[in-house]
Parts: sequence; structure tokens; C-alpha cells
Amino acid sequence: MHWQLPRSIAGSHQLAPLLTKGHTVKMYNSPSGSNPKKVRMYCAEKGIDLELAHVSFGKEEHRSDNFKSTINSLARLPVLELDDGTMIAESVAICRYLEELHPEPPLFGNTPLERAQVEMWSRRMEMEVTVNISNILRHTSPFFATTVVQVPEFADASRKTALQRFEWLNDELGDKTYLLGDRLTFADINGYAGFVMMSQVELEFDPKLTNLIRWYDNLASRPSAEA
Ligand SMILES: N[C@@H](CCC(=O)N[C@@H](CS)C(=O)NCC(=O)O)C(=O)O
Repeated sequence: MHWQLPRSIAGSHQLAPLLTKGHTVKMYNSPSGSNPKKVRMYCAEKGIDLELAHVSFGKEEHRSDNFKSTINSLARLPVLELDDGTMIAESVAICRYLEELHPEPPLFGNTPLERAQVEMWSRRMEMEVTVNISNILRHTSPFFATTVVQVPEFADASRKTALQRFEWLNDELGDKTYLLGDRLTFADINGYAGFVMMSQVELEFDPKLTNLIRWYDNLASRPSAEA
């Protein structure tokens, strides 16, 4: 079942439950990149229809003056556009907004404790684990040469840190199916999407990290991972 933002709710910014069908949410998107994927996967899990407006990284459309002045001054994707033209950038902010409007099934936790645990793991995955993958890319790829002050030594250090964090995460996961136990949350999606850039930086999981590989393969097998 798919749900859409009702025009009146989107337009007035009320945080009312999203309960009308047949209305699509527009997102500026690229098929590559972990952050757009994060939102696509989240929406697939929630049954939220996304209208994807393609922005070409290859043509650097996101760096155009028009994009920066009308969509996201930071020249990044994804960006959600509401019916009244309001733009919401930052993948986590987008998912949180959609969660408020479309609470079922809950992916940000049901209770104060669960919500804190989702936040804890979401931040750990993004800021302790997968940030290292994006830092390798950002500090080595010619694509970022004009926008990042590239420090190759930092890329090397990030590679080492990434491998350490993979071991840490493997131990933390133990025999759990998901980060919080037996139920998928946004923290899993946030982490999984961050790992999709690994092949671009020639990083692989050490085969001995069986808990991490089991967790990753399980997420990769969900239909939402194709989004
Ligand atoms: N914190 C932002 C990061 C957005 C981001 O870095 N997006 C990447 C794609 S994964 C991007 O647009 N990169 C283009 C560039 O840096 O030129 C979020 O969570 O949405």
C-alpha cells in the first residue's frame, strides 16, 4: 500500500499523520550516492511513493548556480521538495519528516528508549563507521578535487579507521539480526546505505567478520535495497 503527502498538510507544514493515498513526494535524486539511497530505501520500507527528479552528478548539475540558489546551497543530494516549494535537505532530516507524517511501520523507535537507541546507532553508523568510507572517496576522487581540500594522508588514515570500525561493529552486532535486535530500524538503513560506496574505494569486509557480513547480506536481500 502506498501513501502520499496530502497537499494541505505539505503546504501548511502541519505535523499530521500522512493518511491519504495517491500523492507523490518529490525528491531530487541521483542513482549513485549513499544519501539518496538511504531515503529511497527508507521510503521503500515505508511504502511511500517518491517522484525522483534526476540530477546528474556526471554533468555536475548539482553544482550549478541554479541548483544552489533554488534547491540546496550546499550542492548536495538528496533534497525533498514540498508542494509549496519548501526544500528539505539532509537525508536524516528528510526521513524524520516523513516518519512524522507516516508513522507506520515505525522505523525510528516506539518508546523513548527505542528512539534513543535508534539515534545512538544511527549516529554511530554514520559518524563512526561509514564516514570513513566517504572520506576515502572525498579525499581521493577527481570528482571532489574542486570542492574538497584533498589530503591523501587523511584518506589513508580513514581506510585504517574504517577497517578498525568494521571489527568493532562486528563485535557489537554479535548474533543480532539488526542493530537493535530483531526489528529493522532507520539505524540499519543509515548504515547499510553508507556501505554501498565501499566498492568505489576498493574496501571489502574481512571474511572473518561473519556477524557484519551476515547483517549486511540480510539487508542487501531486502527488496528495499534495490530502491
Ligand atoms: N549530510 C548530507 C550529505 C549529502 C551528500 O553528501 N550527498 C552526496 C551524495 S551521497 C552528494 O550530493 N555529493 C555531491 C558532491 O559532494 O558534489 C545528507 O545526509 O544528505
